[in-house]
Amino acid sequence: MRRTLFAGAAALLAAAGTFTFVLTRAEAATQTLQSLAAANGRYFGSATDNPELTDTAYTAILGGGEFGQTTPGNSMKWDTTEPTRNAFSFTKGDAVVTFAQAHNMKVRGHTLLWHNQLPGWVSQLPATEVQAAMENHITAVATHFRGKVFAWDVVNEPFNDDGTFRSTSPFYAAMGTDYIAAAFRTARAADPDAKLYINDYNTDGLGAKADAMYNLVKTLKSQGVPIDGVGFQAHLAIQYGFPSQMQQNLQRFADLGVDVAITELDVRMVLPRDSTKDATQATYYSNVVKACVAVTRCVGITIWDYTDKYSWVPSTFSGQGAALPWDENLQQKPTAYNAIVTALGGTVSSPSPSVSSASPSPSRSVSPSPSASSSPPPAGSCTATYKIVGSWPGGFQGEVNVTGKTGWTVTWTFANGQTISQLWGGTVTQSGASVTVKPASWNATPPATFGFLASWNGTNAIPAVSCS
Ligand code: G2I
Repeated sequence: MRRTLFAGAAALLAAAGTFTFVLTRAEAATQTLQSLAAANGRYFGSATDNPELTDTAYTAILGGGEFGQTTPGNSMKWDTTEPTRNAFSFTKGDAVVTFAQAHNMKVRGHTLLWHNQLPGWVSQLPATEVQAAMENHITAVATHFRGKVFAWDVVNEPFNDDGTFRSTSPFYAAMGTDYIAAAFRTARAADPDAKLYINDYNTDGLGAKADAMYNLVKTLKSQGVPIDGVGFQAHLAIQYGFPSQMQQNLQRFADLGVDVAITELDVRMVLPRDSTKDATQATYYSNVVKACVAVTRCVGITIWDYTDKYSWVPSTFSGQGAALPWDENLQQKPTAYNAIVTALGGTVSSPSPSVSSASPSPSRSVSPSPSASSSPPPAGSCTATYKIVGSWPGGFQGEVNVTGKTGWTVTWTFANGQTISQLWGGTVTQSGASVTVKPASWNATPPATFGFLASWNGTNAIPAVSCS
């Protein structure tokens, strides 16, 4: 797949005889977040929810090839599937499965057991009846969706932020930590083929809560409890900083012998959006995707819906939002989207804005990076390769690949009055024609890539680039 894509891109480059090219619409249609993720042996998915499935502009994108996986945001939860004791309703969950199957998307089941979105009758059960009700629920739901979901979030959010167990869970209150092993064993019996996950938030980076999850998974494994994976929700916010050492954190879980997955990714900000916040958000998306790609047992990435139109964020965090790679008008945000593409190993080529306003939002086209042709730099030095990956009247997108030493600085001088408006993967200073770029903290060690948007007029020469 990668070879085919590369050959196509190389042929286009050769035909164009220049670094500036725009892939054809047909080529663009085959290159998506999912196809790039698949080339890395992973899936790229989006959550969805039943009310949105009537929005045809929305479903056209959801099922249009960008995503190879979906997670129902609400419709497999307890309050929907068993609102009254032992009276089950799968209509909404089935609708998501039907959509997914019709659009070549696999489904993560979410979630069999959670302290939230429980019907009132569960909380009112006497402690002596909780285990039977819990096992009955898990058995019925997992049996119904057997063969239709490839994975289940069996237990969702068992921890408080300080790493103690959530005592507000009626399951914990009735059974202590034993509820977790019992839930996994019941799920395995009902659906032996599904991958069984535990899933939480604020466990993405190293910290007390991640340590608690790590110790729990280690214990469950040592007890022979059938757990296959750990989900990292990754509900991030640019004002709180990027989780500490996410890749290392994912890796230590993988080393316990479980799969890991990014299950609910979004990156919110304090509104209003601006180009600086968008650029920071893009680095967060890039970081998460790179962390997953770097960990062999990280099986895939799911964003928690793909568009701000249907994000859970604004109604939960007042004054915050803009968390997803598509805006509330279902338009891709070039910064966030392209950062994901690049982190998945693709490069980005933007169609002309005048084309996109004249026709209904053509897919942004992507192609894998051409391989570096230069030999590696001597130890202690670095090299940088500049290319224009997309160009339209008045604007272009550039990308620079850096190899060599950690802690690089890339400089160049524009010859034709170009001005950078946004840059991701580093921090930029432009003084007149002189540009200096230093890496974002996570991007200091090559191979590193940064990208930017800039203006141009008349001529857009490729500058000589220095790395030191
Ligand atoms: O809160 C974000 C996610 C955190 N991890 C577990 C996920 O299951 C959770 O998803 C969200 C859904 O995306 C929201 O859509 O879970 C929320 C509930 O905790 C969902 O919100 C609820 C609203 O609070 C309800 O008022 C509404 O009736 O969605 C319900 C169905 O639309």
